Amino acid sequence: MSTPSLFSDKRELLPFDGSALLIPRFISSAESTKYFAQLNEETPWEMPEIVMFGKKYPQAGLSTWFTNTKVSYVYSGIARTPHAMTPLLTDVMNACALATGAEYNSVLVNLYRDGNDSVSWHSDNEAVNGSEPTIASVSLGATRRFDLRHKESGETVRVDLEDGSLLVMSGLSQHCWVHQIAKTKTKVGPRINLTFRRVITSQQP
Ligand SMILES: O=C(O)CCC(=O)C(=O)O
Ligand SMILES: [Mn+2]
Repeated sequence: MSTPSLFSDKRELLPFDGSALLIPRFISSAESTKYFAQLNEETPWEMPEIVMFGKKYPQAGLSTWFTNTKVSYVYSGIARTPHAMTPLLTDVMNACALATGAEYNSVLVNLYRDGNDSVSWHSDNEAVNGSEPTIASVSLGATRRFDLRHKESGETVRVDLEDGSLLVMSGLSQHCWVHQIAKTKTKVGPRINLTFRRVITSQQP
């Protein structure tokens, strides 16, 4: 994996109120193909149910939570089963830590099987991640469009997250912006997304 100084074409996506830095080709396409195949194979994919208005609905996509902490995690109102970090996830996490200067101890692995799998508008603002979390989001496989929308002004930023890219959201981004991966009618192949986060463990042994 390359070193951060080589990422000359990185680009800030947010005009104000936080940062979302896009680093294309963070992972080479050869590595990405290998990681995709291995993650697809070895991840115990889960489809947690979301409760809305007292009814249970399956989430529109598959995802699994890995952590090397003992903190229990509720994401978008869903309690996640913690799985131990794997060697592959640890390698990618360490590369993200080096490139971003932040620390991570957990990752949510998302699988979008086709254009029908999506994640609706939300912020990654769980208290357990602290007040201004840095989130490192790695994309593998098919390109999907990622949208950010400012909570007050409604200003929208759209970007294609390509294979091997790294998106680093930090500062006020989770306070002031929501984000989504919308469904698409365009025929798209599968995509795996890794969002590395740091769960604060100071209250835990
Ligand atoms: O798939 C993505 O790029 C975004 C996933 C996401 O927002 C999340 O896991 O919180
Ligand atoms: Mn998110």
